[in-house]
Amino acid sequence: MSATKKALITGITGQDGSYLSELLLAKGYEVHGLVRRSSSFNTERLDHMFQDPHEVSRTLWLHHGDLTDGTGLVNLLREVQPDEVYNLGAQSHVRVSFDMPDYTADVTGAGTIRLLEAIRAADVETRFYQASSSEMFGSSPPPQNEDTVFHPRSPYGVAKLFGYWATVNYRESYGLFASNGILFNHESPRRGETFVTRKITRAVARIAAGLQTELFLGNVDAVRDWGYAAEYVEAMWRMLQHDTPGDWVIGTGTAGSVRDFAEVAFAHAGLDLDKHLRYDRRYNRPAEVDALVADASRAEAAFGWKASTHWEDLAKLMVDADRRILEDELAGRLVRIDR
Ligand code: NDP
Ligand code: GDR
Repeated sequence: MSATKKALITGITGQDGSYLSELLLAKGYEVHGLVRRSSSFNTERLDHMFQDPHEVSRTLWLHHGDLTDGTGLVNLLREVQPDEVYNLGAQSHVRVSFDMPDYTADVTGAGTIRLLEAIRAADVETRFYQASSSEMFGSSPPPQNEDTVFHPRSPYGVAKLFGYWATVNYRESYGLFASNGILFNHESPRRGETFVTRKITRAVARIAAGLQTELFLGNVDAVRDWGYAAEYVEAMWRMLQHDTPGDWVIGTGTAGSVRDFAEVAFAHAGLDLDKHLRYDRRYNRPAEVDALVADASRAEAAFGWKASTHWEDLAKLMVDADRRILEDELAGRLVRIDR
């Protein structure tokens, strides 16, 4: 192992990838990220960490690649020689996975085994973190913990279950230090705009500013355990520092319905949800996950992780952030995503 620890993050341009990069850079890591080629910039969440490519002592490196390109993954692992690999890359939208099941299986499911196999092919000694999901529990009633039966309800959940078992299998077959973080929903001002919490808090900001009057949602009775993403990346890191690899549930243990979250968010801006909420069946899923509530007691016992921010405070902090972002946009100010 080199003096400076090196981490490779797939999905570095996503919500969690940006928070994890910040955390690891603050801990003195050299951080390498896999970035998909796009015709437009897709590194907005990393801009505030940007380092000039000509800087000799730079600690953040971005590499083009894709979880569907196995050869590229082998070459990248050989080049970087990471001490830790965080597999956060995925087609991560549950509703979209019903429209793109084959692609979701390829990226989110097969992509995991491609990366695990690339670690073997490149012969690097590394620890591996897999971004597993509470969606794997699907219709199993709450509270869910590490012993709860998996029953996924979407192509995304099925693909994540494949990634989960691939991770367990490489641990058991090859002795790889490979751990699954079974994370419940976690949100932030950096959350993708089409996930329900961010969709709500952006709508609140726009309605309060007089730019929009209605918010269209699907099933508002779904119950979720929403935590704060900035805290959850700490759990990922702690899992890989633990003495032994394993599989851990991460969540807050408290939950509300989508309607509850929306009510708190609207009230925080002095708005009445019922005046603005409209139903659109387009946002329903062919099969729904009714309720997810974590029992994360084993993670607390094993490596001392416990959530501090619960969903009501999260709703408020996201509304505040989206109102600030909108103000900046309207004033034509540069918006930097270091929130
Ligand atoms: P995001 O959707 O914000 O980020 C997903 C990342 O994956 C992006 O960087 C995206 O790139 C990248 N990606 C997509 N397709 C590919 C591909 N073919 N090859 C390489 N990279 C790709 O997700 P989050 O940050 O919210 O979540 C991180 C991980 O954790 C995901 O695997 C997600 O499924 C999982 N998870 C998330 C939870 C949550 O509540 N947030 C809960 C449990 C698990 P681009 O920016 O170009 O789109
Ligand atoms: P989820 O998050 O499916 O739990 O997956 P999402 O925010 O998309 O949905 C949460 C719940 O809200 C209901 N809902 C709507 N959802 C969206 N996106 N848009 C709407 O308009 C809407 N109306 C109601 C949904 O039906 C659902 O019940 C997230 C992702 O980050 C996954 O990658 C991750 O694995 C899981 O969380 C844990």
